[in-house]
Amino acid sequence: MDIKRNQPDLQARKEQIISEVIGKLRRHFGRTLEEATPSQLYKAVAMTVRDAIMEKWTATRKARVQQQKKRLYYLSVEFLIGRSLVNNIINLCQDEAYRQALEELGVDLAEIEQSEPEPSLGNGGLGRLAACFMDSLATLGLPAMGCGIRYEYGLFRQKIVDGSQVEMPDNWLDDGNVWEVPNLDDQMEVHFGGQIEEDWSSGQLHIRHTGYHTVIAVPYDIPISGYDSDVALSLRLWSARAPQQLDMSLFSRGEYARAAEEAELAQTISKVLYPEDNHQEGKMLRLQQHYFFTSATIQYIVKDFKKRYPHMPLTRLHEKVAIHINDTHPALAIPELMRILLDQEGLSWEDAWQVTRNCFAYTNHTVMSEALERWPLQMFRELLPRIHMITNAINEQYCHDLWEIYPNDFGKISYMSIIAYDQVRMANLALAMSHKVNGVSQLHADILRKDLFADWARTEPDKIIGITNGVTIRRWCVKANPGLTDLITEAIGPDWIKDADQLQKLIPFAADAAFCERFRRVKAENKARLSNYIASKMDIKVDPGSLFDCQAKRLHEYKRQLLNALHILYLYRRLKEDPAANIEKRTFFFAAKASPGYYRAKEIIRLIHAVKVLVESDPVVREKLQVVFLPNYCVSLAEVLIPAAELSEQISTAGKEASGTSNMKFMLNGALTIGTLDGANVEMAQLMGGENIFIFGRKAQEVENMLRNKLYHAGELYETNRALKNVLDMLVDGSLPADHPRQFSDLYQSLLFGDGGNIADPYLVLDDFAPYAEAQEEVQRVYRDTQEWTRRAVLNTAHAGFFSSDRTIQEYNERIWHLEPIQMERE
Ligand code: CRA
Repeated sequence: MDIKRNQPDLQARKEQIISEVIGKLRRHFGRTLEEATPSQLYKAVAMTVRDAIMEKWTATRKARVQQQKKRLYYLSVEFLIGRSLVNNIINLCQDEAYRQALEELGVDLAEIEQSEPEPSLGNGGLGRLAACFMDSLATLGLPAMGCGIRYEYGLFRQKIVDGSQVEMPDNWLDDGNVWEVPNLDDQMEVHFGGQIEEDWSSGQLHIRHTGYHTVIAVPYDIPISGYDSDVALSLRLWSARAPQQLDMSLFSRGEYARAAEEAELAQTISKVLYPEDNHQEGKMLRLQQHYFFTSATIQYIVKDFKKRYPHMPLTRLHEKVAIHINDTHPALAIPELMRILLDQEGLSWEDAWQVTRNCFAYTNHTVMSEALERWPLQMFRELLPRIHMITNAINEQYCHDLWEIYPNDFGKISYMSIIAYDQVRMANLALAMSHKVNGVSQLHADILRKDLFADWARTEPDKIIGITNGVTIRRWCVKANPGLTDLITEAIGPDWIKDADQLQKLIPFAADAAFCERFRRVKAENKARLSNYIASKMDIKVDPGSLFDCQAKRLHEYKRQLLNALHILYLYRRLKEDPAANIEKRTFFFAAKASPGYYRAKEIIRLIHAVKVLVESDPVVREKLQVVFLPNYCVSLAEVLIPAAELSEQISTAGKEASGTSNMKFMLNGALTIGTLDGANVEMAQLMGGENIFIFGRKAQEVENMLRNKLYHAGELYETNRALKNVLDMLVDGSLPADHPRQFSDLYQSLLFGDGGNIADPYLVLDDFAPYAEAQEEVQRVYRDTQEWTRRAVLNTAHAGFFSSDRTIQEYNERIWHLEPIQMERE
């Protein structure tokens, strides 16, 4: 990378870095350069980067306070930020200075980067989106703070043992975290349980909350530097601890274990990230986590507002504060703000209601009913008695308002109400109390408006909007793919990194043979890099000359890794029948974690491994096909995998994937997509024209219609499609290597007969099988024409600008938040 902007004195900065790194090693570790371990070197270098960001951080805070601008609080239970060192160097535009300095010191940046513990504080798309948003907010200089939980254990580490997933704890904080700064001044008390008393003795209502447990929320702030920007924002992650680390009265009585117990209990709140993606766990600890971080955040928001604007009444809070909830997990922030406004600040119910609605906006990320959060009323009431009272009152008023609109329509009002059938429905709470609600792609927003949230859309027609997701160009191209970044910059200049629409300037280069040749070479280098990575980490040899076909995402039935696996079995059979069959050499990469309690997802992992072993063991087939399962998919693995991909598998059942974001990363890195018209794939096809993407399968409307009207009968396809029948039979006829006596009968059963009252094959794997196999034929036909493939690959990159999270954030800002950038004085 060679971006020389903002580097007035490269030489001077280089010298400075060298002396700083040596100084940090001496002062912090008592080591010379020669003696330092890779981990100490990593920390020393990271500290020099941190110093540079700290200056921006301080300057940003000062400017924000002076300029008194409205600030966004982005609340999310996950921020999947990944490693920071290299990304921060890039965003500071000091990559060249660091490259030269470290070269002189004999230090390999890529190597010391491996010592950085990776924060895996998210499950998948939702958490990674929040991280991309922080990068874009900082780059655009918008006043914002990200607020979440500082989990001591992030998402489990995945190991594969004998073809099955095994989960290991992710103790990422064991060796400390260079990037965080605890901010003890902003500690908050959060109260759980207890009783509520209404006290009218003074003539006015006073709410008294007694008998509660206190947990202390300690904020740890991580600076997020914008790219080529003087702004650094804060990501504030709250950590739980007990009010007293040890109960001394118990301790002095010799009850040591009990003395430590309360502290332990409090700390469990921020101990571990729940590993479910697109699925709700109705566990008490999870509800505690949600209230813990939302309460601490709202308390801080009100405290900061009062400090910054001492003469402004809280009825004007929304003029200075926007609060965004990333899915419903932080929706308790709504009654929590009401609580503080009512009980502590003395606002009237009407005022508190108005202010709260004006502050909040909500993003929905899924239409899967099992992911919509609902809490058992009794648990909710016991854990959060005051929040329960307020939620109840919100519900009463809301139902009352609905009655005016839909008189006597009990069915509708009950459907839209916040509390019903002994459950608290968080989506209904968020819908009722937000001024804007958005879906994450245009198709997803349409489904919300026409189906899932149709009643709300009728009541407030402008409320539900679609804002298509995006990914940050900095991490997903500049950091992950330096070769492509250099090539693009040489062709069109460096401005595309901040203004991704400029990638369109690449369109004419798709017809430029010399450019395409270099584009191909970059892809070949990235394929070699991935191959080396796999050789060193897994001791597996892959052929970098084969087509690299990738499906990397959480394991979920609707994402249909199963369709991919069945198709490999189909190719296997074709090669067995005819070793000369016209099949292009391919390596199928899978990377996917399954939620530990999601049995069928784990069975699919087991199947992929069985397919892998089957393919490997056949001397004819293995000349053409290879299956690689990359364990422990995480941000840093994605950074190596995605730039190497040639084909991106985005094959979810249409209507189920709200947006997808890996589809965007693959496209940006010049992979062609094979996909259904689902989520943001629809927009990808529209942007570049259907000829540059391999679209197949049922459309969302058709799927919906077939399922609703029970028109789908998977068994008929089994009877009529010979090739499909043969493949399915392999799941149970002993063809596949499996220790298990029943082999893969669960998968077989669920595809053909359904289970527990579910219809057979609810994700239409069999229905889309033939169109998928056909589309895959087309893939290999085009792949053989190297020039045509490259032309299409270049066009993919050229049209990916729309999927920059900078565009997404600008849209949120124009349509929801209305923030103004912080003005920084540039030295
Ligand atoms: N699992 C959707 O399924 C979407 C991301 C981010 C998801 C993806 O299609 O790209 O959100 N939904 O918007 C989700 O987490 C709770 O719902 C996801 O990551």
